[in-house]
Amino acid sequence: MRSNQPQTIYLSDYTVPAYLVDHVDLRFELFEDGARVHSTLSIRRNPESGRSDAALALDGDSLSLQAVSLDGRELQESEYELSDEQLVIAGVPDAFKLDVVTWIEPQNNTRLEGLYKSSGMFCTQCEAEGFRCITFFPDRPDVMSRFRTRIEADRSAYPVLLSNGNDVDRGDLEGDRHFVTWEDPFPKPCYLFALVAGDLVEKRDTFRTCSGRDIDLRMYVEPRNAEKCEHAMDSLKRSMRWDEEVYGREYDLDIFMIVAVDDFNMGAMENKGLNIFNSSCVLASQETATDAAFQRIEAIVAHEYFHNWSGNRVTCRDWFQLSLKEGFTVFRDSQFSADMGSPTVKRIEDVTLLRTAQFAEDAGPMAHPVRPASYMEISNFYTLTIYEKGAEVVRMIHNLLGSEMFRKGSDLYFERHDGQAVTTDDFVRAMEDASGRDLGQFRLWYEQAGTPVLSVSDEFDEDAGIYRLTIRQDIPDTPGQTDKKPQHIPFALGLLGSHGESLPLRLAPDEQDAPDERVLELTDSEHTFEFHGLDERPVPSLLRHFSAPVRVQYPWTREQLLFLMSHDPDGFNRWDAGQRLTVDVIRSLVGKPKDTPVEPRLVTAYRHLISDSELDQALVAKMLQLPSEAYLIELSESADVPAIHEARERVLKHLAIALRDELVACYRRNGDSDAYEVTPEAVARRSLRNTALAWLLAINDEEARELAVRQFRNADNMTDRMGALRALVNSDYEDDRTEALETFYEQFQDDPQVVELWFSVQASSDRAGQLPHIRRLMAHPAFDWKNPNKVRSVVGAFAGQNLAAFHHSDGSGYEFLAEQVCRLDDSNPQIAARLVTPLTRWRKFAPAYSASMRAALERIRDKEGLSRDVYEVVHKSLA
Ligand code: 0A1
Ligand code: ZN
Repeated sequence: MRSNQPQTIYLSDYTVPAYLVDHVDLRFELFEDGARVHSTLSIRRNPESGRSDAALALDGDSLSLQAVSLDGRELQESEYELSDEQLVIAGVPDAFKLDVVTWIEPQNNTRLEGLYKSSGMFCTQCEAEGFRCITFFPDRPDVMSRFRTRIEADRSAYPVLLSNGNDVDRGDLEGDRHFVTWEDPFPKPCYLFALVAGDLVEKRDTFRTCSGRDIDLRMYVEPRNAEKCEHAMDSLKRSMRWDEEVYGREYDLDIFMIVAVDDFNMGAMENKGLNIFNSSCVLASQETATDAAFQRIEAIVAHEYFHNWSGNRVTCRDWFQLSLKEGFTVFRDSQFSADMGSPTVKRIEDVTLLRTAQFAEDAGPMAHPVRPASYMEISNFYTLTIYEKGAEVVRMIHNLLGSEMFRKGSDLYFERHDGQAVTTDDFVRAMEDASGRDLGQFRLWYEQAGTPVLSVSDEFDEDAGIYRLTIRQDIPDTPGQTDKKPQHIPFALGLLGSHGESLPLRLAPDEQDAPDERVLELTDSEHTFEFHGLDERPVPSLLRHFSAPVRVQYPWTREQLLFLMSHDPDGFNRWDAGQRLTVDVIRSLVGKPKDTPVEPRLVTAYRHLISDSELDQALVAKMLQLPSEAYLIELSESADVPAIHEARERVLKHLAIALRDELVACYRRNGDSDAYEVTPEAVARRSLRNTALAWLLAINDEEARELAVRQFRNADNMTDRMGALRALVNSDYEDDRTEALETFYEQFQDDPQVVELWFSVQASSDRAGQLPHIRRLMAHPAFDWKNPNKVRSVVGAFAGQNLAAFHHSDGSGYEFLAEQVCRLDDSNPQIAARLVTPLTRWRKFAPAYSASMRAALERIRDKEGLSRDVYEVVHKSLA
């Protein structure tokens, strides 16, 4: 905690480390009132540093230093300098051993960085800068060391003692204590260090690698979760196989471990050989986890596993390069999920997140490039831009090079940089060298923030049979960046004839065998493309598969959108046309009198979707999800949230009334299947029936009420139970809602993950989740300030998903959020800083709202002793 202004760190100030640590020997003595950490570092001067007189500076945070010795000689206090952040020793030899003993208090660590306790077990989180909360160390990713770790603890309370690598020794100690020693043969940065000690059950499996090695797979969970491991274990094996087949990457250690912990700031962490997961991102059973959770778990298990190569074997030189590992790994996990399920649905989900949340980030005060140039607190840079936009940038390279060249590039990258800490530029260079393509201009995607806007116009020259498409790109200003250069943008498109047929895209009059889809490469601020040999004006299908993370502006008519919705051969664009049409209809009703008619063709289009069982049902299930309020806000200049909410509700109710019978039929048609499976077909069926239920309950349909109550009682899986509960919670049937919520809680109160669902279904509901009720939820015995999942499921869900209630015109939602941020800032600054996000968007809202949002930010700014995390977000938002 600091009251003075935090420092800004610049990429341009990067210098290589003055000292390297080849070996780290750790001994942890774990007790109930704290932990003693003995560390022996084999240090040598870095020959590349050129600073032969540099003092040794080790990072440390909240540590109590007990002793320090150099080559066996204990140093006196006068021989080193100790500050809140560093231990500095001047005049050290070229190579030496440093022994340091620190005392820490994991049981009081509420920040959940470094070593802390969660549900009675010890665990660690060292990325990005948590290792310095354990012992003094050059806590930067370009210092890579071999670790040996001995853990000592009470045998009965902590029978399981884990760290990275292989267990090489174990034994008994006095006083019913025991120890286990772990050795990790791979040099790694300290952010990948992990330790776990607890009373955990072990689930085992094996995986035979492509070269025939048997890997011991182990999951460690609390005994009550023993039956919730199967899905993660299966996902792990699928990921291991996939990475061999698609990227040629084999696992390298003999053991791979996964541990589930309840208190965790993020989703999971890729520590070498010992991945630690937030329980909600790894534990699942049919009775307790929704389809969305099953899919999320598969994706996160894969993500963490894939990091073993993209992140661990080849790591980041500095934290500005974070997207080197995160963008690439998100791209890899999204390819994996596409291969495991429906590629179109996966693309729709990724793009929905990107367009709703990343575009908003890129247009807000925290906008930053995929490779940022500066930061105050690195924890604030685990963002949608680094992860999701970073993945889109890698996807564009994949699209520009094609799968084969991309694979050659990734092979070269892993081979060239194995065991190194490198930069995004090294990644791009490997892609260039392998493919022979020049990605010079493409690199701007890493350097320039902001979402490019493509303005598309067209004309048809009937006499010549030429269709001309003009595309202009503009990249908006972002904090600290103006006058941006045009970027290299792959733009996939097709043209459709009036019967929905794909037309050949002839770029020259005499072109033979022209393809019906092309990827145009935009490099200038404006291009005009001519397509020849056309008999009639085509309908353009633009930016197919969302081939670049850009906004496309084109004056679509509703006619064209309806046409694309039913004819575009690109499933993604078919969905996108439906979204654009629905957005257009909703926006045309915002602030209009209640009797303004709703576009009748929308009803026809949705009737077709609901009734035609020949269509791809997974795609239909997605097409029936109306654009979210968050997306509608993102598209607005000066959002009036209650008006947007009302317009969206009007359209939903209008559709539900008009299509009532079709919805009931859809519900019945997609009734229970025999056994619960998480296949795209089965997920689509459940999604369709739950959407039908939600729409029908929105119009207080009596029959649907009965269906919902029955489904709620009889469901054999959480997706259906939750679908019914959500529909009831969002209905006007107050008694049913109350009863269902009570029954649900009684049944699942002992399961934290389900209780989190129970909190969030209420907190995100505009009916149930009004502010007084939110406060009641926070007073509920199951709510826990120290548990980030609980905070997210109540406070986060209210401010992030219950937008009509959060943006109440009296400003009470904003004041409430400011109060919670201030409260959390002392105990968990990372989570506090993330919670601020909805307020940072204040410029997006109509003046009455934005003024009180600003006032709430000012209230946070004025809090005494604000953390660096919250300071950075609040100050940048107010600037
Ligand atoms: N590297 C992890 C995410 C992660 C990042 C930071 C953390 O603490 C500040 C924890 C986890 C991943 O990408 O999965
Ligand atoms: Zn990651």
